[in-house]
Amino acid sequence: MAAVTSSAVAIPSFTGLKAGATPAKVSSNVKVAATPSSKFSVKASLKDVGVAVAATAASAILASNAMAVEVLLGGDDGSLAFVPNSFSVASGEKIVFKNNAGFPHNVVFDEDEIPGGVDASKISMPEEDLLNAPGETYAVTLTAKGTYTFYCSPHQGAGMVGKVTVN
Ligand SMILES: [Cu+2]
Repeated sequence: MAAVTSSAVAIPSFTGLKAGATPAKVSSNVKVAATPSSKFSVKASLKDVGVAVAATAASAILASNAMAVEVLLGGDDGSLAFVPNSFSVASGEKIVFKNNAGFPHNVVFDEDEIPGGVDASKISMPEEDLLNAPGETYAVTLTAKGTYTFYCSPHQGAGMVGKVTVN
């Protein structure tokens, strides 16, 4: 009975926190305001931000494991782009790049546009490696704070580049 009681208390307070969180109050961990992609904002507010806000409010320990940002490789409209192509994550937050359309794609960080001391080869896919199948993913976790630029090597010339800020 004790467990039932405590979860019955926790769930409403969770819901209350989520419902009460306006975009302006979302912590620096989950900033999405700078993204030019409205598609990401909607998606993030429904999924990632909701989870992140709830997790952050509930427990800092939970938050470090619960947060992940998903970035689509290729737009639903067939565009050769990362969706979103500009976003922020918390240090240590997992970023999952997922094949969506127009593949093959890959994810390569630009060694000249990442924080000093970070080894681009350790966070990138090899240039010649490609994600060929729908839904295939590449996950990376960045810990050094700063701005990182990445690209898809087959489509870099077509503008398939992105930027992530680690806070
Ligand atoms: Cu690509």
